[in-house]
Amino acid sequence: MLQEFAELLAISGGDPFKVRAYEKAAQTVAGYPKDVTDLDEKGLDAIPSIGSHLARKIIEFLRTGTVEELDELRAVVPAGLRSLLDVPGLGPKRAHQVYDELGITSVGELLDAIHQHRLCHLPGWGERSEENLARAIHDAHAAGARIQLAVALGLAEEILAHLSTLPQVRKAAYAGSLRRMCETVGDVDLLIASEEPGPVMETFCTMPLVARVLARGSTKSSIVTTKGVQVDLRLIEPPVWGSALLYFTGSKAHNIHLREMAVRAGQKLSEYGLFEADGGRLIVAETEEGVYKQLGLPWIPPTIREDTGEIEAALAGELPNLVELRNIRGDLHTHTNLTDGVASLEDMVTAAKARGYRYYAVTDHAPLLHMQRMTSEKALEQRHRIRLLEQSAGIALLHGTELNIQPDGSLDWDEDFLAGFDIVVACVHSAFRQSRDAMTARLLRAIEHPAVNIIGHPTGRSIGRRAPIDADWDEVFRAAARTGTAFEINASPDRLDLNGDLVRRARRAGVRLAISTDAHAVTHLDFMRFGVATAQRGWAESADIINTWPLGKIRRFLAKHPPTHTRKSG
Ligand code: DGT
Ligand code: CA
Ligand code: CA
Repeated sequence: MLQEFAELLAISGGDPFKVRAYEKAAQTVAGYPKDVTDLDEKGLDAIPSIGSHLARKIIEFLRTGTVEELDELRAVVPAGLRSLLDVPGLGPKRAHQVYDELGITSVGELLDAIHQHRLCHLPGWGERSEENLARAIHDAHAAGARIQLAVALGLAEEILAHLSTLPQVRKAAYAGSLRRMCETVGDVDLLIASEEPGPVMETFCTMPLVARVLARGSTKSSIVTTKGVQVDLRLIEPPVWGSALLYFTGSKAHNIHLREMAVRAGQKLSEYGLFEADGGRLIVAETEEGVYKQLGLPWIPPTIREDTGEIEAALAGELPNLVELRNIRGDLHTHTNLTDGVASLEDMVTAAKARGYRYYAVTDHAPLLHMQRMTSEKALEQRHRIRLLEQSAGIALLHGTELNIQPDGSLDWDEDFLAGFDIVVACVHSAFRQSRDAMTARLLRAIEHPAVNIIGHPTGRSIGRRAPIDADWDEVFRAAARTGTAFEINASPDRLDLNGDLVRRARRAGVRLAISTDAHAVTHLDFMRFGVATAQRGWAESADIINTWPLGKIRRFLAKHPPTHTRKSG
């Protein structure tokens, strides 16, 4: 409701401060650790960035299911204009412009206009912005109907929790691309072992969140949820659990490779088990470990089952010892309400401590991101608060900042001021479409800076919305390894940046990595699991990940020895 309010206000040319207030309120409510529907007006008013005016709107919404002022806005803003709000990369201002000046009311008409080069002549546009828009629409389309990992995982866990209450269910798990923790998921694959499948299938097909049943059988059904996600359920007999889980986890390429190995050994592998080719005697089916063992392999973690060398590594006894969530000792990129976070410093630190972290870095935005209104004074004041808080917090606190890498590679603040921070994360937040050469030079300059410890969300991509920046990553990684600059695996589910492939390339170049949530709210600290999964997809081990290290070792790394002092390569 709050988000829609902000969008409709923006698109109808409303007061920018009011737009911002609604956006901020939407973020706050989304990130609020408790259920806001339990709060009264006073309780709502007490939430930071929710004033009494907004509190009344929320109460009205909770009572009546709508807000009068919002209904009026909905009536004022034409439907055609509203449909442009969903166009990736357009934004409310420009949506208003193309609607007003060209009468465009749909994505289709917008694409036609791009094709006919009618946008680039509008005030404030150029060929570049027209191209960028075309690319943004194309990228979003290429991501297609695939759903984000976090959404799929939440849904799978909800359905499995529901079905697991049935007495007929022996074992239940999610499989497919979700179990491999791919960044997006086409459909959710669930597997259940039961001797009595009837009631389980009945419950699955009649859950409240089912919008449509696509296919219903005794062992396999597919449904579409009210949010448009397809979920497949397969029911199997408990004794074939392992081979079925292996088969339905995939990837398809991994399965095919395993099947070829079986064939060469005079065996046959299917979802029902591993069999002797001659006579068809069952060899093993009960567990995944058992099937792998009979194929002469150790168990291979699902996150690396892509047939990109994991089977060869397993045969050679060289599987990576993948980093796990329990290895993580702290978060190195987080925000507070001093800039665009929605929780206080104290609340974030308390939550970090409760997770069992040993250390925690606060890295609010820096002055060049003008809308955040950061100043040197505010940064120093925050540092003072952090030092005081640390005395009683029971967790080591690092005072950091998230810098803006300017188009020429320069940064916020001078070298002396930056030296005062315990940790510095530097990110690209603007000019995403520079040429590869310019972008590479820009990143190299930031990496060479003595204060920069981590390059945050390095490619700047937003899954399904914004394409990654273009840079010579191998050159960039070499510089990072040489200077002791870590690269971030941003764990936010719409970033996952670096992704698995780039993590693997970075590791090969000897780059250290930091898995960070970029939390803007207490609840975002939970994103860490997605970052760890992405690290695993890049074959990362604990030793590669600086926030698995003890505090002393992290501090030495953050001191960033000049290039002449880097350790000898071995
Ligand atoms: P998705 O849904 O597009 O994100 O990707 P997956 O990997 O979940 O693919 P999906 O849902 O079509 O199938 C689930 C798993 O079932 C897949 O990972 C491996 C297995 N599978 C599906 N089709 C085949 C096949 O033709 N051959 C083999 N060996 N396995 C298959
Ligand atoms: Ca799937
Ligand atoms: Ca499927």
